[in-house]
Amino acid sequence: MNRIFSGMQPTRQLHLGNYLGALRNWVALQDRYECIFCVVDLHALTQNQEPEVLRNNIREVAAAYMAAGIDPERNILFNQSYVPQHSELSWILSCHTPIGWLNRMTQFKEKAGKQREMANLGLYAYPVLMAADILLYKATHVPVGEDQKQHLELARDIAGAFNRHYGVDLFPLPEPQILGEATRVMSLRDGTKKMSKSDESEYSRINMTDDADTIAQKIRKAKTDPEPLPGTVEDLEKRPEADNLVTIYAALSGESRAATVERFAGARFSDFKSSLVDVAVETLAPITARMNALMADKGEIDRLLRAGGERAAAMAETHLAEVKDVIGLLRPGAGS
Ligand code: AQP
Repeated sequence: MNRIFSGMQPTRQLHLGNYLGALRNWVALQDRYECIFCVVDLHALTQNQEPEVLRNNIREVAAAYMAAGIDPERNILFNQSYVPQHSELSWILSCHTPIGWLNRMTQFKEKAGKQREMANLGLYAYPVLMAADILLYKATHVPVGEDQKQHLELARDIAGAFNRHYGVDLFPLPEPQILGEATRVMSLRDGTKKMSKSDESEYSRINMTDDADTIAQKIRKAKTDPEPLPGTVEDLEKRPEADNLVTIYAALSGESRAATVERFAGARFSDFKSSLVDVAVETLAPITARMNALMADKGEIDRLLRAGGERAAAMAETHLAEVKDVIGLLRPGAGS
């Protein structure tokens, strides 16, 4: 049985990196896998959240999933905090995870920065909760952007360590699926930095809720270099901003990067950016319109999340009971 688990944090609005690096791939995968798509709201608590804003963001991420084409009937779509077994398994796994493994996580180092001593424990333990999310459903595949590869490797290590420690074959080792042309979309202001929700500059990213004028403005202001576009992909090396815009164009238009550079060889950035605006608006505008329509009925989003949460909880409860039996925890209704 191949089963997918993946999720996004409801920390501010989703952006083009989330869409091209993950969400768009999920839509294609739902035809081939049993899929569980989660709004990972507990992960969002590693950053400061305003309760009302968080509530809205959880619904908005769920709306983005559905607007992009995720079917909540065919797949399980829910928010993480609805299923308490995520937190419970996270604790159990954290007791099987050496601190040295967590000390290697580059995302913690980047996010904690110079404030390492003040960073919260949740941010440090984030990859263990992520492992619990995946292993709770015995997911075999996890479609993610490139930035999550290290966390996925850790999830595999934790699953393997647990299985070996108890001499069982309980958790499959989850495979990362890093798909498409745009596995790492970079900031529009700095081609060496990942496009991220938490970047201070609104001009660094295109949000999935941006209207056509905003998208055009952000692309026109995107940083470039003084040279025209090159004729080969190799010539994009050492030109991070050009490389990023070409990658975004290729991913949005569905053609390869090589075909994109061939078509725009020698073009000025102003002309290339006009074509990029067209293809970005053409792709995102219908999704944004569907998101807005879904967000007009928040009660219906809540109902769908609840229904998905009940389906997820049923599977989570069965798998967590297996974990408890393996490690020797007593639970109501279990035999001796
Ligand atoms: N820039 C990106 N390029 C490609 N894929 C990306 N993803 C995120 N940014 C890019 C992928 O989107 C999925 C969900 O990510 P997330 O929201 O859970 O957290 P994140 O990776 O930490 O994203 P951000 O935007 O950087 O959020 P903040 O700033 O709040 O931490 C994942 O599959 C991720 O790989």
